[in-house]
Parts: sequence; structure tokens; C-alpha cells
Amino acid sequence: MLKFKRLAALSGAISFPLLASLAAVAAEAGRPTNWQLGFQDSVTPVMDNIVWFHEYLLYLITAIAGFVLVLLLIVIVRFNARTNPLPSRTTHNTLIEVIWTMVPVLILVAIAIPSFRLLFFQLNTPPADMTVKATGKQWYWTYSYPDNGNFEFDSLLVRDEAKLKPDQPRLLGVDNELVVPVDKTVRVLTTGAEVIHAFAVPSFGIKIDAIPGRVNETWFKANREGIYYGQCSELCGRDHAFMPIAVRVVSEQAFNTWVNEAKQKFARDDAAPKSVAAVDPVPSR
Ligand SMILES: [Cu+2]
Repeated sequence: MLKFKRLAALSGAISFPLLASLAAVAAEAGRPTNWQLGFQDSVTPVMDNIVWFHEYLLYLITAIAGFVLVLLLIVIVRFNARTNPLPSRTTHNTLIEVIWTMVPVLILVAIAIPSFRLLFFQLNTPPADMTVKATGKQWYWTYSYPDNGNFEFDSLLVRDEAKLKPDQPRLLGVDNELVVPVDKTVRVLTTGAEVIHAFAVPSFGIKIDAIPGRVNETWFKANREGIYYGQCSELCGRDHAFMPIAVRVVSEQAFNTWVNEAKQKFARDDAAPKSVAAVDPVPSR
């Protein structure tokens, strides 16, 4: 793995300066930026691996495409009818045939090994420090904290742009964010209330379907405090584009304070009829 990383770093140093400078300008964690090129910044080990694998493949593909281009140019220049009027009648060459069979096999192996390693890393949830449950509903998310007092609340898009807080991006800001502690392994359980939704946060490298009648599991371990936005990533109906995910990563102390407040704020009255989230009218667009 380390050897691959060195290889990727080396190729990075010689990549197109224009692309590199654009990407450097655009990089930001947790939210998209204007003229962004590439991924949002990574804040989890899983996303670090995804970014590394993406760049590794990019350099591999570029090398293959460049090699084929060079071969084509050689053929065009050296073997056209004018410069090479009498073509060779060679039909077989054992050595070159072995090479052009073996090299692609080796390339595929070099892709498969890190690919499967990443897949297992994503799918095997390490021992979790806490669990949150995200339920996709038409069209908002409900978050539960079974390990912290089992309170539950709805998280709705801030539809009225006048009500956005200074740092809240349009169409991503929500009223109640999912709050989690930094440097802790958080297990996320997802399910859907009526149709399939998908819980996705680019900076965490997670995207998992929320399916009615079953529970899916994923995990993240954010290594930086901040707010990280995502969106429902399964076409789920009219307001699919208006049910963003906002995760606020805070220090453990701030998290405990928030939990104590949230327990009061979102206290459940199991005797009361089930609350229905207030849905504002759809913004004109
Ligand atoms: Cu949805």
C-alpha cells in the first residue's frame, strides 16, 4: 500500500499544473464549492482511502491512454501507405502476444487488490463508540440516538432563504443537525419509512440505501470538527432534492452538553399521538 502511495504522490507531483491549482483552490470539506474539481476534502479514514484509490486509478488510466495514443501515432506516422509502401507480412510473434496478455492481467490484479481492500474496509464496521439511526422520510430525515437516551428528532431543510444562518449554504442547511463527537467511531443505521432513500455524506465517504423494512449499516470516524453536508442519493419522490443531511462534528465535551440539551428539547411523550413534521410549502423554482 505504501509503495502505491509513493507512486501516486510521485505522479501527483508531475500532473498538469493547471488542474492541480484548480483543485487546490476548490478543495473544501463538507460542502461543494463553485468551480470545484474533484472530491470534497476527506475527514474520515474511509474517504482517505477512496481519494487515494481514485487518484491511483486516474494515473493508471492516464498512463494506459497515453501509451495507446503513442502507439497509434507511431502507426500513423511510420506505417502509412506513403512512408511504408511494402508492408511486412508478419502475422505472429509469441513474445509480444504473451506480453499483451500478461500485462493487462497484471494491471487488473493491481486494481483488484486495493479495490477489494477498500471494499472490506468500508463494509466491516469496527467496534463502534456510539450508534445513530437515520430514517429517511418523504422528505426529511429523522435521527435517533439509542445510546444516548434514545431521543429522536426530525431534520428539515431550511426552505426560506431569509432564515438561513450566515454560514448555512442554500439547499443544504437544516433546522436540526445530526451532532456527533470527533474522533469517535459512529455506527449509522439507516432505514426508510415509506420509499427508498439513501444516506450520503461525501466528506465521510459514505453512501448507503435507506430501505423500508430493513436496516442497513455503515460507519464513519470524523477526524476534524466542522459541519459536513450530504444529500439523499436515491430518487425518492417530489422533494428528493430538498432533504439534505447536515452532520455537525464537535468535541466530546460539546457533544455531551448537546446530548443533555437535546434530551430535554426532543423529550418523547410516548402517550402523545405521533408528531408529524411541519412541511413548509415548496419553494418556487
Ligand atoms: Cu430521499
